[in-house]
Amino acid sequence: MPASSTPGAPGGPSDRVTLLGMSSPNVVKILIMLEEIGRPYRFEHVDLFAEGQFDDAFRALNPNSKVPVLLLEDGTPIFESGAILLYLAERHGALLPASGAERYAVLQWLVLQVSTVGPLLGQLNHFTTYAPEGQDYALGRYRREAHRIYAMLDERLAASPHLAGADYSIADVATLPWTDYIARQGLDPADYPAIARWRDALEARPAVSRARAFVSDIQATDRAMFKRSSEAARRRFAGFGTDEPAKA
Ligand SMILES: N[C@@H](CCC(=O)N[C@@H](CS)C(=O)NCC(=O)O)C(=O)O
Repeated sequence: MPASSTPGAPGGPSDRVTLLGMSSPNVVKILIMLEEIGRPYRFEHVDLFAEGQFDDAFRALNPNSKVPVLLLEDGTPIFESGAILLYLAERHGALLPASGAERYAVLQWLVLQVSTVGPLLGQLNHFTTYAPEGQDYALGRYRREAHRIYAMLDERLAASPHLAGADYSIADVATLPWTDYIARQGLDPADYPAIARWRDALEARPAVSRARAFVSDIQATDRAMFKRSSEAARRRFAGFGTDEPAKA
């Protein structure tokens, strides 16, 4: 279960939601959205480096053992960042057109982020950060895929101010934190100038700045949690399970 609790945006307890997470991109997108809509929230830090995502209480909220989870004011949990963004957008009538072609434009870019952009870039993060030496095949494959994805986003953003068209939407909110890694992944941000222009415009939004400032506090806690974590818990976080499937 969450290891610590930090107040997020101030607000009355009546409509206050609780976000369970850490400083990872799928959580950052929800923090940005909460700031954009001004929804009061609390933040509960899940200690992923102490296997907090695998304990029974957390798995009752999300059987997939991943953050983010949003707890509504009545205690109902919503997991999967795309579902959480849709809930908040519809509940607040924000960053998602109610109907028509514009709505499906947003949904297609949102689904592309949760189905492809995040998972593929996440695999590259795994192979650049956690995998043992000698993974040239996997590294090459995911670096090529990452470049393909960034080039596709860049092409889109060269033709359109935002991913879904003229207006800022939950598709931009979902994708922004996944473009934080370009340089760290060994790719050159200068190759994607339209992404850079779009990022600058989004980062200038007061809600995004507030979310980023809060994320740097969360990162400090993550670093402390990582420092005191066991080797076994770090390996499990990195996807090296203790319960390996039997070989055929
Ligand atoms: N599809 C999920 C992915 C969530 C996800 O991968 N969360 C990561 C942090 S960004 C996590 O909880 N990792 C812990 C683990 O895999 O044990 C979503 O979009 O919410």
